[in-house]
Amino acid sequence: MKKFYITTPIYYVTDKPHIGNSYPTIAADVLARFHRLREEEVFFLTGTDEHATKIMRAAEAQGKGTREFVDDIVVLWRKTWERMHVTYDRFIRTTEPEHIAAVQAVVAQLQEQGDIYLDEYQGWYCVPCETFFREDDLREGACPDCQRPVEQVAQSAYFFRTSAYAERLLRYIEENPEFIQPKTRRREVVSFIEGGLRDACISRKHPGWGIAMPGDPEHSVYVWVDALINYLTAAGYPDTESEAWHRWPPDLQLMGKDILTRFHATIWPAMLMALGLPLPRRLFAHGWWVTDTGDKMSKSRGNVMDPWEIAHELAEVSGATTPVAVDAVRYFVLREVTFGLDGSFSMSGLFGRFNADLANDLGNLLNRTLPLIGRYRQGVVPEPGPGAGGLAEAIEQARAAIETRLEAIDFRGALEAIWEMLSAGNKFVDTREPWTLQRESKEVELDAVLYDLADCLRVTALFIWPFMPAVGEEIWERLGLKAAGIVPTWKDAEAGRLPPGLQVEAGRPLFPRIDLERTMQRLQAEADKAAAEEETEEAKPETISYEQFRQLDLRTGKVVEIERAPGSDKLYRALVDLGEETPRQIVAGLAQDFPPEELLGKTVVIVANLEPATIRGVRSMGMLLAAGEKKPVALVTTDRECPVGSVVR
Ligand code: ME8
Repeated sequence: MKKFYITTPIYYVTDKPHIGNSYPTIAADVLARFHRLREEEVFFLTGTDEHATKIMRAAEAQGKGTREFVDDIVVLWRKTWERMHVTYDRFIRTTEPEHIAAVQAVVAQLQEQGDIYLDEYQGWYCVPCETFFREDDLREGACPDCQRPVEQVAQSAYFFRTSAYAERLLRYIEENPEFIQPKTRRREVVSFIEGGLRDACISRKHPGWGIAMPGDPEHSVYVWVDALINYLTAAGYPDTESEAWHRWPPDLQLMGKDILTRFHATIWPAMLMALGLPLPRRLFAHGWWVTDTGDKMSKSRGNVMDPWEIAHELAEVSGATTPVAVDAVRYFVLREVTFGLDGSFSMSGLFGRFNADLANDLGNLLNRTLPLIGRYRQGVVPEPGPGAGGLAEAIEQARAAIETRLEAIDFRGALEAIWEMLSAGNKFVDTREPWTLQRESKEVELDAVLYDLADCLRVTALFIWPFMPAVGEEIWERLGLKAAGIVPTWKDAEAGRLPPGLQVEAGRPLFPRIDLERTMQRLQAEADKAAAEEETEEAKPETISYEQFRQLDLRTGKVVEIERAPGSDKLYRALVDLGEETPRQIVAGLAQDFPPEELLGKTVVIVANLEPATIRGVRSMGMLLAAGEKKPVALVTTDRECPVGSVVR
């Protein structure tokens, strides 16, 4: 039996799922279901990445223990996948003992063979991205990926010899053009590797949460190395004698384009090469969902949409059942945008497609065919007779296109092929006019037309099943196939396999049309109201959480140089020694309050992680604290000597 091992990224459980991270999960589910329909041995892996520093901090912010925090959130993830009709075979958590053992086995082996070594790390760490950056990677002193402040790291750390695998990796990518997709991403990866791979820092000292480095529990394995190994754990690693191991390597790994180059396409295959294991057959990087305002949706930005709430809203405005609405959301995300490109998510877009594609095209074919069989043939599927097969070509074209499109991970293309068949089906009703055949008592022809339409619905159910499983099943049931004990299989994806004599049932419309104008007006009114409420809320004094406070990096420093900023009588350009390699340049609006000699040599308190800014052409890398809104201001200093760079809490 052909195997199909498919993975999604494992998600950080800082919060519940949103439409963005539901995207690869739904996509993987569609492929898993498709391969199951083809009777392959499918293994669909998803799960949660739990040892991130940001998760520990999110737990702290809520005053919870990290373990308790992740345990609570994981429940929401599993629940959401169940609600979104996701049928994973294994849900892995990186806090599971089995995974911890696998990570330690991998790291120990790499240490033993000299691929991991101990050295000093000097650089930066972006907590939201959980990524190490060297000084020259930074953009204006901030994270080059998310532009947020980075934290300085200077400590002993373990390194993985990624650099030793650069040549082999490039050769592998060249010899296996299918390995990294889409093509544009492959080019990005190649130029990243050609730009020079540095050995990766793969441990953090005392992070307070993580998997201990074998033989050195002061260090934890870097969360990305920990996370990538999940794909091995789920295949039974390190027990390569186990039954589970036969599923190695993954046939397809899906991930967002942000985590391809640095992680899935370099460290990951380099680690596998070092372990002497076969590489995954294919990595496919998809694009981003942004909100209508163009912002990337992400947990740490707080602008996310819950897929279940979206489905609920859709059910409410349309009157469709919740399972059908869930399927419509699945359909929308895969139909709206080519997998691999970015898309903008909006409720109006979802409602528009619901009306156009589901209520009209698919709904029409259903709502016309089944009642006709009810009326003219007492709800019984007629014998096809000699004139049948009028839709065979359209069906065959769709089947072939679905197979090639899904093989190419082109969900949109596959759905377009199905919709072409639906349009052929609707046209068939218009041109063959069953009502005329009935009026003219052309019984044989009418039998053939009704049979073809019912058969086309059966194939439709099969074709859309991976995308919209509840809808597929409902159509199957309405056609009487379920009662007849006929199990859906891809083998039957051709015309003429509908057994005559089945009792069909029209049922109520699956996709009731949405009154778009009224709905959008109501949603706009609700949004306006929420915005107004938010505004009043913003005006109120707020408290901040301990976590928000902790994000401030306040430190003591000594003013070692000070002069007026060029062309300004209010601003100083100060150099402040924070105990870092070089003093920080900071622009301070104190020139009218203090003569320079009063500030020189003073101990001051600095916001050290303030986003850098250019003020009057001078780069400012922090903020100097002073008290009092009105002049004269007072400088914040310490009441006795303390070393520069001391943390202020
Ligand atoms: O990166 N649009 O986890 P993560 C589309 N734990 N896809 C999105 C998205 C958006 N707005 N937001 C998230 C991690 N995703 C690591 C992975 S794997 C060994 C470790 C999707 O929770 C996208 O696929 O930040 C992204 O790669 C994935 O969610 C993981 O996001």
